[in-house]
Amino acid sequence: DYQSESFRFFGLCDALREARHVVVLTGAGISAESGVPTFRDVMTGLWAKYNPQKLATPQAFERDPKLVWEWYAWRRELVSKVEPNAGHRALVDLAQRVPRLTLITQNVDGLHQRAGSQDVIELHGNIQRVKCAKEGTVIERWEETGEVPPRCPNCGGWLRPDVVWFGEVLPVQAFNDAALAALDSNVFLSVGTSGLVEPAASLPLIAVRRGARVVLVNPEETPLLHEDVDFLCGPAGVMLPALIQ
Ligand code: BJW
Repeated sequence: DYQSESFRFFGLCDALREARHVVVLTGAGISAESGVPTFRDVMTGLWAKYNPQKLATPQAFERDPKLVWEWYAWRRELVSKVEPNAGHRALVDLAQRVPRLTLITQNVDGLHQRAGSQDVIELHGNIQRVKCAKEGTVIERWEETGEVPPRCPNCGGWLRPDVVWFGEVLPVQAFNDAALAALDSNVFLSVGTSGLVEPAASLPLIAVRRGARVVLVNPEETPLLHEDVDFLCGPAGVMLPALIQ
């Protein structure tokens, strides 16, 4: 009922106040209120007939590099036009109120950094960066020769977004830092993620096993929800500001 829910909520406010190390894992849901479609949302408009889970793969890029490049170009453009929201901003404030905060994101949109968060751990790369599909080197500048995708200026291979596709290994340093933070956390917030994609989905479970207070902030239940996890049911842009005030 409402009362016991709010008591748990207040207990959580205390836990945040007393925490030595707060860890936050975010997913596409935190950017939804900025107007960025989530992964498992049904896409509208131009891209409605494509399944994001099929486009975000090395196989899709091998089969149709132009299609995949154009999908990312569309998203890059979309992301550059939107603004961080109250959820992103609440995490900037929270970082100033606790002794230590580690922010881990699965998002490639850079909105946490634009909101003012520092030292963000990006598990799945960043959509604004481009790398050579052949050599893996990050490319800062390339010629627009009209070819789509553009070619690597060093080796002539295709360029691709510097993001992590299904079947690819996460950046090692980023994942190690994230796992160490989860092990060390007293409070762990999982915000706006379906919790379906590994290895990110295991991070809150590492924290549960270490006895941290683990809280799911989401408008709907996800597989993470079990007896040792608290549930703040609602959009991140409402729940996070309420939690830290
Ligand atoms: C709101 C809201 C609001 C709405 N407020 N919330 C173990 C078991 C089984 C499979 C595997 C396994 N280990 C590895 C795998 C394979 C695979 C995997 O996990 N598959 C599963 C799908 C089964 N993992 C990998 O391949 C990973 N690599 C790897 O493990 O390498 C080693 C290895 C290789 C091969 C075999 C075995 C091991 C790589 C995963 C890379 C994921 N990449 C993507 C694309 C990034 C680039 C891009 O953006 O295009 O990352 S996929 C996509 O999913 C993206 C996201 O970061 C990620 C997670 O999605 P997210 O953020 O949770 O979004 P949604 O849309 O799913 O959910 C949104 C949520 O928000 C919902 O719950 C809403 O309710 C909520 N919401 N509005 C708050 N206002």
